Amino acid sequence: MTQEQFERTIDRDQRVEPRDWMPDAYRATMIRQIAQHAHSEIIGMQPEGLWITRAPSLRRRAILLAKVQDEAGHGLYLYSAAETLGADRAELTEKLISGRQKYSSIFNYPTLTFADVGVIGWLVDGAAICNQVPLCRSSYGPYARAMIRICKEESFHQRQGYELLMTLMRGTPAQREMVQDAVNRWWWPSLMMFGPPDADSTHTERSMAWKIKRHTNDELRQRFVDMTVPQADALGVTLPDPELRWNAERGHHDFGPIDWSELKRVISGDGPCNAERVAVRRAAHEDGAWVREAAAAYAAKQAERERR
Ligand code: FAQ
Repeated sequence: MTQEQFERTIDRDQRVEPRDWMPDAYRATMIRQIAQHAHSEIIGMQPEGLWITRAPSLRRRAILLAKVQDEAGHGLYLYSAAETLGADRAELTEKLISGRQKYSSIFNYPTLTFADVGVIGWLVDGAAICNQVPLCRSSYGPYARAMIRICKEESFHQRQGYELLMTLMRGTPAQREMVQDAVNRWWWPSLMMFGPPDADSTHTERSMAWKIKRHTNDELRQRFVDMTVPQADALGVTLPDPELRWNAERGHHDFGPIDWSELKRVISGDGPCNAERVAVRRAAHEDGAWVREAAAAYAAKQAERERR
């Protein structure tokens, strides 16, 4: 395959596959996005994982355990997709724990009450779905295919979060207040998940031209707001934005200004939980060294047996 064939593949909306020729910058962009996405899934296990032992019932504990386990699975598919581009998984992990590669800003906020588990399912998984459904049509085959299964599971996660919140909203005034407080804390960070505004987004233009991204950050953010407002009404919570209102002329909701300095601060490592999240990941990696060594020794032994 040549440059010309690559361009034809993109123009015809076909998929680029691992053995195909691709520009170095396309490969680098795909590795960057897939690795950041994989790291987000793995670091994203922590905020909710902290509630597994404190879930209020056996049912809620089993659900949460399954959800957090799903996120681990998503991370693993995504690391495998990055490997098809020639990336080395151990190196990617090294880059994450040394702060050289990013993960989503959203996982640097604390989970203060069990309502946060519901709000993460509703808003964070909701935003993730909104961003990821179009990625099922992303131009890189292994990434687009991984996204199909991931989106199915994320939809399930979103519904479990919403169901948890509906249950709390039918509860006591204190439980309803707990939900509102969680919504107040997670709303703006959820909008920031979609990335900087289009005017400040370094990669959007190129990634759109290569059909890696199908919509801009602002388009998806708007779609998420429009999708979420009726859900908030049905739930009986108030989204913490006095400027949020339907604009009939645009056919969309207008919303207030986002504090982009907060996103920059959190991305650059200075969010409420960045140090803790990376420290936990680093400790898990170091504590797991013996497992990797044992698995490698076993695989070598098996290979040796097969050779004989
Ligand atoms: N946080 O030029 P752009 C989940 C970085 S969902 C941190 O706009 P791009 C599921 C960006 O990387 C969360 N960094 O970049 C779950 C770039 O940095 P670089 C993960 C951010 O790539 C739910 C720079 O700013 N989802 O895990 C953020 O075109 C519940 C300039 O930005 C994905 O990763 C941010 N919010 O667009 C798990 C989806 N925003 O590399 C557990 C796939 C931007 O130049 C529990 N990724 N940056 O140093 C994407 O769609 C895109 O990469 C965007 C950013 C939209 C995130």
